[in-house]
Amino acid sequence: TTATPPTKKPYYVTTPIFYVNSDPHVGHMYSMVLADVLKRWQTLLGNKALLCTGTDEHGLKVQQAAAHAGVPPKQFCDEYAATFQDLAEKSNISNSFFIRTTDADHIAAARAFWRRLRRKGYIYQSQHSGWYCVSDETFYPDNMVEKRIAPATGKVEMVSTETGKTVEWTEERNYHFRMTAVRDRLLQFYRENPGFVVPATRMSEVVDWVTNHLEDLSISRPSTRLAWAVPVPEDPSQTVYVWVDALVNYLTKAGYPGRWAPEEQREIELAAEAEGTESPEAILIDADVQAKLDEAQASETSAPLEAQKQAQESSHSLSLTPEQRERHEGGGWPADVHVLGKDIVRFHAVYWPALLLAVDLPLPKRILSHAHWTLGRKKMSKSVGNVVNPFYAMDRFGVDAMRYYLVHDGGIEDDGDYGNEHIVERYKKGLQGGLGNLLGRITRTARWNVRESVVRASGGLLGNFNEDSPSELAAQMATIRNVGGLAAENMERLDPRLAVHSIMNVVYETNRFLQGMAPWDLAKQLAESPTSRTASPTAEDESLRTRLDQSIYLAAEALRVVGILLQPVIPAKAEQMLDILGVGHAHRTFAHAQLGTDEAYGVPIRPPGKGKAKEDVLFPPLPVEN
Ligand code: ME8
Repeated sequence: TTATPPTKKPYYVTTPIFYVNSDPHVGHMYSMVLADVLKRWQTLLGNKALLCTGTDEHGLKVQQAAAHAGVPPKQFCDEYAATFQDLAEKSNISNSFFIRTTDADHIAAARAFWRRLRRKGYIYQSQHSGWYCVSDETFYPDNMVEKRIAPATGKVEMVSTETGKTVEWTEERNYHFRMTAVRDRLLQFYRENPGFVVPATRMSEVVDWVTNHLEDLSISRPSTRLAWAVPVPEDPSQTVYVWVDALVNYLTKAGYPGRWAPEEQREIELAAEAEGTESPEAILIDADVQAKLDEAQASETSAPLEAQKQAQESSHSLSLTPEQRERHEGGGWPADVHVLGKDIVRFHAVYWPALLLAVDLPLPKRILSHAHWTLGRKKMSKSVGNVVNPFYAMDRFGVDAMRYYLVHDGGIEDDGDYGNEHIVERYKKGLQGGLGNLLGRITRTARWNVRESVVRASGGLLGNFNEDSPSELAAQMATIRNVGGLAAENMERLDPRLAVHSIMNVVYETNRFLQGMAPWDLAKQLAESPTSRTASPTAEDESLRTRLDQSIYLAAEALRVVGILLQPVIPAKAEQMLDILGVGHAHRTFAHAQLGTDEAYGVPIRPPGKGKAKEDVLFPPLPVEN
């Protein structure tokens, strides 16, 4: 079996899975779009890439929201999950999976993970007392809560110093994860991977927190308090802490436990047998939980077959190196990048690697922590109510205009303040006035022909460029030559915002270049020259012709390269643009985003559109609104 090719793991990007306690807002769309841009960028590079997004449906917060709405939890979740799914679709997110933590495969994965953690000796039971915050779904240590007078009621209450959300004193017996036992390994991991969290400021907060605040983590709740959750394996009196359940989602869609964790599969099998007849978990009162359990049980009991298959497979694949085997069997894991908001960095940069270290699974490679969208300088959040509905925004401005705005103006390190006036400005300056205008200028005219200039350029026009070339030509060529590398560098540093800025810079430079070259004047002079279209044009005709071709060609090249590079950011508009330029579909890869790499384009695949208000114009004027 030496013929088995070493399989390269697909690039794996994730978004947070969102709570289903209310409708999505622009902040959620931002995470989805950033992750999508990173994933599509990999596809552009020619790599196989996976993107997972979804919904986080268990926990006290959702349980309470459902109760408040007077709807059974599952039904409540179904409605909101559908809305988030709709958001992914409308935002043109190319997600490979949409995970719901109420899915049977995920519940099986969460329980398998728990068993693995227990088997490795990291779980113990003890009495727990502390301040629990339902809104943040977390316990806060004493030094992270404070007294406050509630503005609405005037009552004294305890709140988190970090988020300002109310906390309540909780005493109960539950399971704990011995997180302190991995402190040193965690710190060592951070030392060896200083770029683990992007941006660096967030990384140092994480190191500081682990050094000074790390405690063991309560990872279950009594099922009498928290019924809407994954039952703890072999102890139905407890349910799994929602954050443990949620973090495991990243493994579920990478195929865990399945083919790459046969031990867990075997445990599932044994547990299913042991629990089968007695079904101790049936004592849970909530009918929805019971239904979910049945589902999980059904999927767990199908495990033996899978485990047998696995045993057979592994005896056949001995020629693979362990690394190859892991990649082969592990789907996308380890994730290449988890994209998330800075509000949940600790869960991803501390708890998650700690859990994975404890169970000997590979750690995610990087975490992109982005800043928040604010509205009126306050974090956009459903609990404050200052949220922008992304569906309305996309209706008004278009999906790509919104994607462009979010990536171009969204904060990675510092918060960005959302405003319709900013979107309009970006649209007018970048998309309509920059990109659309440039494309229109060179494709919507009878004074020259892009295809002819491309042909003449590939027939030697470029060869005429050298150090003696007029400086504006040399500069324009350098601009086109450099942009691919600049964009790639920024994407690699997980800074899509800077990548977009560097790409758009080419547009602005090219508009200036055209302004300087004034091809319309050259064309006019040529048209007026009686000799220019005869068999013996004068030297001056030739020189005018060359200059015109050079201008059009270098503008077209800029547009072609920019169009290719913008595909991950504004997929539909970039496609339209490349169609108008007549760039063949096989010529839209990163390798083609370089000067002089395509000689075949220039005949429009779709017309450039006429008149400003036409539907088919790349960036028509925005509808006027009061
Ligand atoms: O925390 N600006 O879910 P959640 C930018 N279920 N991004 C924002 C934002 C804002 N104003 N508000 C929210 C959870 N987000 C857990 C996650 S993951 C295993 C479990 C985005 O519904 C941002 O990505 O509260 C933030 O981290 C996430 O939504 C929080 O979503």
